[in-house]
Amino acid sequence: MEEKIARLKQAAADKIRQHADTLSALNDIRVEFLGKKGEFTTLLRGLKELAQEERPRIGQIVNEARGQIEALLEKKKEELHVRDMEEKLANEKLDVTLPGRHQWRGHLHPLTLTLDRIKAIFMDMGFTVEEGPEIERDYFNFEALNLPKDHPARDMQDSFYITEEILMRTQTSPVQARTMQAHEPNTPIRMIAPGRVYRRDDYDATHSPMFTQVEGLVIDKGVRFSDLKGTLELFLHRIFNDNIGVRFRPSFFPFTEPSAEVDISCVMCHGKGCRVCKGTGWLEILGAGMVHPHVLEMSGYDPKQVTGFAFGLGVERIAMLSYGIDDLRLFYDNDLRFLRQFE
Ligand code: 2NM
Repeated sequence: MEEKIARLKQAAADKIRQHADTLSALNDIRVEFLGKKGEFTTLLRGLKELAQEERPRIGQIVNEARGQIEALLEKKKEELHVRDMEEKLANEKLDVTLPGRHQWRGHLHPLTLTLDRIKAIFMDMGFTVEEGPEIERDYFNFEALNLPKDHPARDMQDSFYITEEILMRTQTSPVQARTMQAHEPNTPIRMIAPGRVYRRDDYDATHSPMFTQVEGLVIDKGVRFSDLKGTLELFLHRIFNDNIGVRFRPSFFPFTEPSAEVDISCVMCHGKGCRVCKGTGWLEILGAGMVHPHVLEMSGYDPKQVTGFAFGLGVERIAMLSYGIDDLRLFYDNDLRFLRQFE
């Protein structure tokens, strides 16, 4: 019996030394020797076959052997654990001297920033923001705005036609015509229509075949030219500053009567006269006027019951004047050296 115990102890020790190369293999060895159906359990069960006086001594030897194997298992477990840790540390080595990864963060385009400011000012005054298609019917782009078939603005030379009846919109006023027609006739409107417009212009420092426009329209009972003046003066003071001068000059647009060109005092020289304002001290910034009775009629409104004013401005021009940009093409080149200045 004692010999059997010694052999078993030796077998367990050998196996732990030679075959326990993972924690799970080590656990298998524990079960094999010390588990419920393990060799030592069987041995302990066999004790009752021994003579009464032998039992305590052999029992003690078995327990001692068991304890020794348990100690070996525990020691090996610790070794394997340390080995695993070291392996993991070696594999997950981190070079803290490597340069960090740059976080690329986008930002808004200067035209978007400017358009957002324009929208906010008009929204503060209770205007809604309306949108419409860039590919537009000749009817909404021209006819509904009092530009009949033979009007010079409708020349192929000036617009991008897709078919006889469809073109790239040359202004955002077709959105105003669409909005009027979507309303119950003679109900009030206070809206702006921002968006891209297309004209067959040459591409130079001040012209582009595509640019961004905001047009506005107010219709209600008793709307007067003084409402137009007050609204646009307030807008210009807010978008530039309260000290800027504003003047109205008579002009002509087919969709308004009377019509006006609106100037601000030069933001560069404060009216003294410089290269930007060509020595005049003034900069042209807006077109505006009282909506032509025929335009109201075309879209189902009755000019005897309601009146309105309308205006149009170029977003690029406002952005150029507020940021001091001298070349329109910079907005479309996507040169990050330019764009990053607006981060
Ligand atoms: C301008 C100048 C003057 C204008 C007119 C209309 C509408 F739809 F009411 F007829 N929308 N926008 C208008 C008037 C636009 O841009 C320089």
